[in-house]
Amino acid sequence: MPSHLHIPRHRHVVQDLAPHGWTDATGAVLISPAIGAAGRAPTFTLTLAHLTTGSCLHLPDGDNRQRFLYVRSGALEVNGETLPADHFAYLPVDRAATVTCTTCTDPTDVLVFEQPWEPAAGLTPPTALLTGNALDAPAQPFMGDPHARLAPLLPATPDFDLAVNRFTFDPGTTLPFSEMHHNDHGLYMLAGQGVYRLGDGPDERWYDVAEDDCLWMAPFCPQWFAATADKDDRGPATYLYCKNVNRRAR
Ligand code: UGY
Ligand code: MN
Repeated sequence: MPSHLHIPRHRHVVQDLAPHGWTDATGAVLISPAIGAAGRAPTFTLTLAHLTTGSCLHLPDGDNRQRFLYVRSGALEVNGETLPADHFAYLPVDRAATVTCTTCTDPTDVLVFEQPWEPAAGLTPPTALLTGNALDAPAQPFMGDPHARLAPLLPATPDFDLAVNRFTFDPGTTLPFSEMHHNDHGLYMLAGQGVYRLGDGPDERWYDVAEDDCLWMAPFCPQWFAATADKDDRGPATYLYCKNVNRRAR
């Protein structure tokens, strides 16, 4: 079982998302616990949902998954609030919410991260439904490098066991070292291009990645990224990724 997977756009398989709670929506499940051979199952699911007018996700009270929605294109409504492209919503566990697409004049694609909330002593799950514009989220230089800018989209408080971050690299910028950590990642390329080096030894692969490619990295998967430029100068590379945080390593 490799420590990582590359799921490029041309391999997405679009299916009816009814088993995932949606009405009138199709999409590709890009990462799920089904990956799980050799004890490396991700705890989260990442789906790229394609919505049309009438698509709906109704979450009843008592649903035990938290969800993070990122509008890739088009627009949707969460409890009546319209969220255009690059806006996001955090839907806490155990709270009714309705996601609709009432006027899909443009194709609406939405990335959906789903993860059960992990209890921990002294903590209760976040209760607030959060929305925001990812382009307004404050970005910090990553380990002092102003050419690599990291914007966390969720609060860093210990009640949150899920982080979702938007990471932007100017062409020629790299992660400062090949990371290894106990957290896993689901990663989706939003813009630009680069090379992702994943794994070590016989497991090592170098992937050319560009917009709409997806990667899964298991815990302790060695990972390094370099943003590249091409002759058309496509600008910075930006990816969105999730990370399990604020809990004892499993
Ligand atoms: O948050 C992270 O672990 C991040 N530096 N990893 C990554 O971009 N692959
Ligand atoms: Mn990492």
